[in-house]
Amino acid sequence: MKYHYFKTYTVLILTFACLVSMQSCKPRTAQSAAGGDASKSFVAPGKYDEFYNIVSGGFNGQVAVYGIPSGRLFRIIPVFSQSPESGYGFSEETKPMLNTSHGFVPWDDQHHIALSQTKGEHDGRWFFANGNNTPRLARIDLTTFRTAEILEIPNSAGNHASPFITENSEYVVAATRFSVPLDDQNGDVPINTYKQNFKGSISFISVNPTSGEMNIAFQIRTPGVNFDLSRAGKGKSHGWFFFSCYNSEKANTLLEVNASAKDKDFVMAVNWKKAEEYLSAGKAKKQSVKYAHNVYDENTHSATSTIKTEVLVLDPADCPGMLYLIPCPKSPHGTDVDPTGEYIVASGKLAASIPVFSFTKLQKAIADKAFDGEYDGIPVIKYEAALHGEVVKPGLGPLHTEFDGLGNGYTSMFVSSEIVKWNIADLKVLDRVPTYYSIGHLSVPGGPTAKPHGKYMIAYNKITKDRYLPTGPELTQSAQLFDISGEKMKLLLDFPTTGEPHYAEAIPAALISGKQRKIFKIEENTHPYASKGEGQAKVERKGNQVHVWMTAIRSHLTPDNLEGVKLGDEVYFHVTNLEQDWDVPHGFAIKGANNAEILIMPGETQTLKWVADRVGIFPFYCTDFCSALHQEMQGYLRVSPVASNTALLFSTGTNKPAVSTPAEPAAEGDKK
Ligand code: RUQ
Ligand code: CUA
Repeated sequence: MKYHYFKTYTVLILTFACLVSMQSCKPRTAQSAAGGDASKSFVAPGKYDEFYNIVSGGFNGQVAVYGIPSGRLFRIIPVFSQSPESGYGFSEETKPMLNTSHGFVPWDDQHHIALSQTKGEHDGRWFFANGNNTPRLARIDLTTFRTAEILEIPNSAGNHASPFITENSEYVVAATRFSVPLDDQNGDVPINTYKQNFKGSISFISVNPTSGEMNIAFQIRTPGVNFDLSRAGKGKSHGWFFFSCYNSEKANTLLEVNASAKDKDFVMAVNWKKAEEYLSAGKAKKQSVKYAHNVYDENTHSATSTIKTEVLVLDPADCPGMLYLIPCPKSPHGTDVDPTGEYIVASGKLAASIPVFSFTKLQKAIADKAFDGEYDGIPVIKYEAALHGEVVKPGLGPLHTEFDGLGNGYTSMFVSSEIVKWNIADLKVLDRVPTYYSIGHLSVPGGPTAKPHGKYMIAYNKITKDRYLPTGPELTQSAQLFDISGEKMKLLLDFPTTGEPHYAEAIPAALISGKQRKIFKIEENTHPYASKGEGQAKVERKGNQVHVWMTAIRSHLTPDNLEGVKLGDEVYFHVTNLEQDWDVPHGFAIKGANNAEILIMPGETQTLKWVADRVGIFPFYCTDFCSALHQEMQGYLRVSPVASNTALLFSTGTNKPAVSTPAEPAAEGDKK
């Protein structure tokens, strides 16, 4: 996004935009940004932050957790990318989490997150995260800060308008950025048959209110536009969803120009309660597809991946009253709904104003059939009929809007690098503050809920030239914290981020911190290779597989001497951490491993697969500094030639008789 926007937009738009708006485009210097009020963001050593800030990682595929107001980084949660730090995606148990219909996909581009809600407010149970590239949706458990589930989205490409959530977490949505030929059709078509063959798709994913488990309830087939972002209605607009769409031109090449041809694109209003009615009336058609559903089980400490083969699809042609299009100036990006649910703010990246639509007016326009024709059979509402009004000359390149619950909107301006505060009722601009630089998303604690907590606003910036010590060709992205408790926004703090931040949410720490999972109970561990005490540690050979039931406790591994492994054997170290204390993980690593370490939480079992690639002695050890004698937490594995008769022996603390096998002529397979 960084390069894309910067190159394209600066050239194409900056000049044009400077003309249409009275905004100054001159770059601000770091100088003018000095003077953050450090005392307001200072959290004394030993004191806790007031909010958790859950921040998307962009192309690192992970999610980061910071404290607000300090900006301190607490954790990077592995979601769509393998993490050598924890072994996520490397251990045998977590590999299935990254399975897809394309096989193992160990990376994604993570843009947006959505915290679960009950009655329009944060409930602190889970958050959802989208994978943009190979369309996926993840659920992360806020008691463990671990990825609990990943669902692949069929008929989709570029899962960007996701994961937006309804006010009781009934649904999380996933709308395709790229329209594509449907999965059950022959996609081997000329690309310039886009208009005939390419379709859009919106998935409604239900969330089990108890377990959180996700399921694709239904999809809606749409015209071949590009979906960008979305928000659910709330309060009076509960039951509706709003999606920004660009490329209503249905261009398939040089979108930079060809998808900006028309004056207006659309906000698609989806009546999902109506969709539910059509679904129960049997209007949905079954389509055969292929997608993975991966679930992590905290008792077996293992993920399973199931390939599913069917999805229910609603065709708008069979479902009148389900979809409407609201014209929206030039390539809308963010579509945000205010806390009351009455106002829908659509930010046209190339537009000189921000249109704000009224849900009440939209309903009236539908009742009055105030339509401006149709687009692919979907009624287009008259722009003026749904419009509450426009924020005039707000700045350049509006992207996203958050709310403070006091009747104000805060819109990020990518091109003019600023945040603009405006009043929702009269649409007057109240304040503006520069960001350093090129802000994408912004976040107010509780901003997308019915009851924002306000107080702070965090800007997530793409460019930080001259703000930090340089680090070679690539400079860090960053977040900036503002105090919004007064009339004027005040910069408090800059902090660099890991990955490229897109959307983020902040939630009061009190909703989460008290319900943290501290350990996994060893007696509840049903992993098939668990050893629930050192007495259960053992080694077994099955063909060329050697399974090691290993335990870890301060400060030794059992077994720590292992002989009888032969060249080419696949060794599975199933390590159970016997600790039952908070924050005492043990790690496990062995020389030459082609994957990573594994980090095992108290009471958990995790498995590292390792292949003996040469004859010799291989040390292994605990990687996490767990005690004063952590460095002693180590062992040896002996690998013998294929034809040797070294017996399978394992021990800790007792030496087996030193039997040295007479040297044998190396067998063919031993020469490596
Ligand atoms: S989109 S700025 Cu996914 Cu706005 Cu990031
Ligand atoms: Cu266990 Cu270090």
